Amino acid sequence: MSLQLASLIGLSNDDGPAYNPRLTQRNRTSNNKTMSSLRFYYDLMSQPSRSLFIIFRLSGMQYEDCVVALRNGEHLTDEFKQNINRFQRVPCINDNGYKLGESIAILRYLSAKGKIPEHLYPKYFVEQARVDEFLEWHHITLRVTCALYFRTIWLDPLLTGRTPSEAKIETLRMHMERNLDIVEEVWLNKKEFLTGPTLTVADIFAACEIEQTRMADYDVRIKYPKIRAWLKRVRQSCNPHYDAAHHIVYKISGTGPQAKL
Ligand SMILES: N[C@@H](CCC(=O)N[C@@H](CS)C(=O)NCC(=O)O)C(=O)O
Repeated sequence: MSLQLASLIGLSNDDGPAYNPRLTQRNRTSNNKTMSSLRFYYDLMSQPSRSLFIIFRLSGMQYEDCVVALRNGEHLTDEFKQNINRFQRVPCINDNGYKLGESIAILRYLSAKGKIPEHLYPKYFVEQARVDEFLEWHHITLRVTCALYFRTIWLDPLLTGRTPSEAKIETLRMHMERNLDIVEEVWLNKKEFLTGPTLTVADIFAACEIEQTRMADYDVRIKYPKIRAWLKRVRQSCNPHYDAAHHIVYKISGTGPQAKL
C-alpha cells in the first residue's frame, strides 16, 4: 500500500495513532484499565478489524489496542511479519505469546476461552451452527464482492491514478447486489437480525462489510429497505462502539450515520 495514502485520503494521526516500529512501545491500553496480556492489532479502515473492535468492546474484554496504519504500510515490515502476523494482515492478536490471525479464528478462539458472551456467539452447537452458517456464507460472497467494489472504485484509483471503466463498475455492482439481494430476501426474511431475533456477531461482520461501500459512494439504503432498517438496529445495539469503529468511514465518505437519502 502506498505510503502517501494517508495524505491522499486526508487522514491524520488524529484518526488513529501512528505506528511506532518499536512494537513493544506502541501499545496503549484501550479500555483505560491495566495492561492486558491480550494484544489486538487492527486498523479501523479494515472491515474485519472493525467487527472485532465492536465485538471486543461489547464483550467488555480487557486488551491492549495496537493500531496498525495499513495506509502507512506498517504491516509490510519484516518486523511485523516476524513478530506480529506472518500473513501481514490485520486483524490479529497476540494472547500471552499465542499469535493468531483471521478474524473468525480469533472470534472462535476467544469464545472458547469464555471471553465472548453467548448472546453474541452462542455456545450451544445448534445455535452456534446458525451463526457459523452466516459467517461461512459471508466470507466468500458478501465480503468478497463488497470489498472488491470498495477496492476497485475507491482504493485502486487512489493508488494508481486510474479510474475503472463504467462497464467494470457495473459488473462489480451487479455481483455485490446479487449478495445484497440474498441478505435482503433470505437472511432478513421475517427476522430482525440475520440469524434470529437478536444481534449476534453475524450482524456485526455483515454490517461492517456493507458500511465499507459508503466510501465508494454506494448507498445500500436506496434499493434495500430491510437492510436499511436492520443496519439501524445493528448500530443501535452496538453503540457507542459502532460509531467509534466507523468514525473514519463516516469521515472519508462524508456521510454521518444520520445522513438522509
Ligand atoms: N480473512 C481475513 C482478512 C484479513 C484482511 O484481508 N485484512 C486486510 C484489511 S481488511 C489487510 O490487512 N490487508 C493488508 C494488505 O492486503 O496489504 C480476516 O477475516 O481477518
